[in-house]
Amino acid sequence: MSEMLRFPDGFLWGTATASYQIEGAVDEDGRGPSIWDTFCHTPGKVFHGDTGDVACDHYHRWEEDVALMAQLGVNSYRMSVAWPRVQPEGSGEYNQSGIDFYRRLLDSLVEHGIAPVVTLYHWDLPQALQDLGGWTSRDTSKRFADYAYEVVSALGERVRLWITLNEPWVSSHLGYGEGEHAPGTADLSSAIRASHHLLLGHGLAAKAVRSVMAPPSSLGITLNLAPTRPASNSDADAEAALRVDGYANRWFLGPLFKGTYPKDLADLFHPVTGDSHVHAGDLETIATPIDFLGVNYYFCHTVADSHGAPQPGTAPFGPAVLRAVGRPDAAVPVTGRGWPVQPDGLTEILVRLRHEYGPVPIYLTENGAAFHDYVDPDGAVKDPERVDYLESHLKAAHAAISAGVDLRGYFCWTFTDNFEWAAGYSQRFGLIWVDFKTQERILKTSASWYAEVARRNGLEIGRRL
Ligand code: IFM
Repeated sequence: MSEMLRFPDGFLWGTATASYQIEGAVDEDGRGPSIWDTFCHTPGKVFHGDTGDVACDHYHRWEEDVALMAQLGVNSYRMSVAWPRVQPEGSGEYNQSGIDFYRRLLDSLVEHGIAPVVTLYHWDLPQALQDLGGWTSRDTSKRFADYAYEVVSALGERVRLWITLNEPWVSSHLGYGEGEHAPGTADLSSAIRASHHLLLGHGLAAKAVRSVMAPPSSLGITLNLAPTRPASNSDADAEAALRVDGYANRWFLGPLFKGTYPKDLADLFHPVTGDSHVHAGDLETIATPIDFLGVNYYFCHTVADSHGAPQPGTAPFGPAVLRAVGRPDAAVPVTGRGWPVQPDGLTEILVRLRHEYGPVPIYLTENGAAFHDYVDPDGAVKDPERVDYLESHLKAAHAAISAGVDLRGYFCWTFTDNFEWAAGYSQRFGLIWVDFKTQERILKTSASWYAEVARRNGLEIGRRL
C-alpha cells in the first residue's frame, strides 16, 4: 500500500508567477519603464541578451492562461502587480488601464474558483524612482506605501492574500550589492541601505493597507530563506555559517518579528554604512504585525570560512565582510540550474521559524526547479525529475506540518516557463512548457501530477503517471 499524506482542510494549492517574468507588453496601455527594462536592454547584463519585452505574452493571453489554471484544478494563484503598469512614474498619476487589466484578471480568477494571492512588489521598480536613487532612497519606501494603498483600495476584496514584497534579500543584495540583478549596482553600502528601505516600505505599506483591507483578505511578506550549514566540523566554518545565516535570514526575520537587526550582523555592517539611514521609529514600523509569512525555499547554503583570502576553486559567498565561501556538498544532486536538491532543508527552516519566531501562519509561496525539459517527437514534455523534486519537497512540507508548523498553502514555482531574470529564457521552471517563438503552451507531466495532488489535497508517495 502506498503512503498517502493528507494536507489540512482549506490548504491552498497554487502556482506562482511575477509580472515582469510573464506579462510582456512593456510599453502598452500606459505602462512606464521599470528597472528591469533598462537592465535587460543594457548589453551584457542578461544571458543571451534576453528581455521581458514579450515574455509569455500573458498581458494578451491571460484568458487562455486562466483557463489552463482552471484545467489544472488548482485553487489558488500567486501573481504580482507591476508597479509601473499601475503608476508609470512610481509617484503621482495612476494608470487606469493598468488597474483595469488586473481587475479583469482577478475577476476571472475568482469566477474560476481560484483564490488570488497578489504580490505588490516583485522587483519591477519604476525606472523614474531608480533615477532618484531607487531603494537606496528613503523616499521610495513612502512611494511604495502610497502605491500599495492605491492598489489594495482598487482591487481589494478580490484578493485572498496580499504580499508586500517578494524576497527583499534578492532586491537589495543581488540588485544593489552584487549587480547581478537590476538596477545592477555593486556596492555593499547601497545594498544595506536598500534592505532597510525595502523593510521600511513593507512596514509603511502594511500600516497603510490595513485601513482599506477587510477579511477574508490578509497581509504578509515573502522572504527567501535557507538553512545555512557549515562545510566541516571546524569552529571557523560554524562561525562562517552563522554569519551567512545572519546575512541571508536573520537580517530580515529579526526586524520583522523582533523589531531589531541581529547584533552580530549589525556590528559587521556598521563600519560599511553606519546607521544614519535607520531613523527613530523605523523598526517599530517594520515590525507592524503581519497575518502570515510567505516563504520561498529552494536550497540550503553550505559554507566555509574564507580566512579572509580567496580560496582556490570556491566562490566567495556574499560580500567580503562575511569572510565566507560557498562549498556545496558534491554528493548532493542538483537541478538543471545547478541548485542543490535538499528537501530536508525545507522541513528544517519551517520548524525553525516556528521555534524562533512563533506560531505565525506560513505559506510556501515558491518552491520548484528548473530542468532541461524538451518536447518529445510525439509532442509531450516529460519531466520525471521535476515530479521527484516536487514529491520530495511536498513530503518535507508535510513533515513540518506534522511537527506543528501552521503551513497553509504551497505554490509551485512556476506556472509556465518564463523569463528567469539574469538567466533569461535559459532556465525552465514551469509546470507548463512555453514555446517562446509561437507562445504555444504544453502541459508537462509534472502539471498533471501536481493537479492530482491538489485535487486530492494529498500526496500519494510514489504515484507516477
Ligand atoms: O524566478 C525566481 C522568482 O522570481 C523569485 N524566486 C526565485 C525564482 C527562481 O529563481
